[in-house]
Amino acid sequence: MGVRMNLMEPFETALDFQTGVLRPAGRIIKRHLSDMRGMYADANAERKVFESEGDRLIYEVHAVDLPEKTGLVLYCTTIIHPGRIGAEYHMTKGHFHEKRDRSELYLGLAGEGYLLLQADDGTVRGLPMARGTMAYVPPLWAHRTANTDDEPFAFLAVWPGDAGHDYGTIEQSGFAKLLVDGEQRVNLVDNPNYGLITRTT
Ligand code: M6P
Ligand code: ZN
Repeated sequence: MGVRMNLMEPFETALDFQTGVLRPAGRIIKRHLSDMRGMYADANAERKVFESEGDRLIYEVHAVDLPEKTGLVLYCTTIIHPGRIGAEYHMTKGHFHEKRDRSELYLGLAGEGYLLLQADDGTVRGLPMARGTMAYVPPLWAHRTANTDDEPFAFLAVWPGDAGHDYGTIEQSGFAKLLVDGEQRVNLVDNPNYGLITRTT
């Protein structure tokens, strides 16, 4: 169990810029491949990972434990471990905000990655992220991050307390583009499963 902060008292958190770890530890969420079934385009590659190594840890969220309340600022770090499922880089589930008009700010801490953004009409934008990159997630855009390097990719996220996470839309339809390893290093390619129900459990 992590430490729950008192929202009416000043407090400080120590952020390790190399690892993205926050102290004191708040809520830590570990997302494994089984938490993302059907989200990677290559179902065979996903199955092979399960068969050869079991349930791989893909990413961790280290959140300062504060209530999701209007007027509060929430923050957490995300650490995406390096690796691919098929050609697709390890990534987060991705979400819209329940309150769609809420925005968010990311700050790259360590490693290299990409922020993938998707509007309601399927328009996709990709922003490369590295240490020191501040990436703005506008209202109305779904967002997902991926680790495009061989080291852990860590970033800090800050967002309004009442934004909420809507995972359902992405679980149903996916992103229109995939981030895959290619000759030019990072490629953004069409997702053959976009718009289909991709989640199997
Ligand atoms: C960022 C923020 C968090 C989010 C996390 C993991 O740190 O956007 O709100 O929880 O990434 O992404 P997801 O929730 O989509 O798995
Ligand atoms: Zn968000």
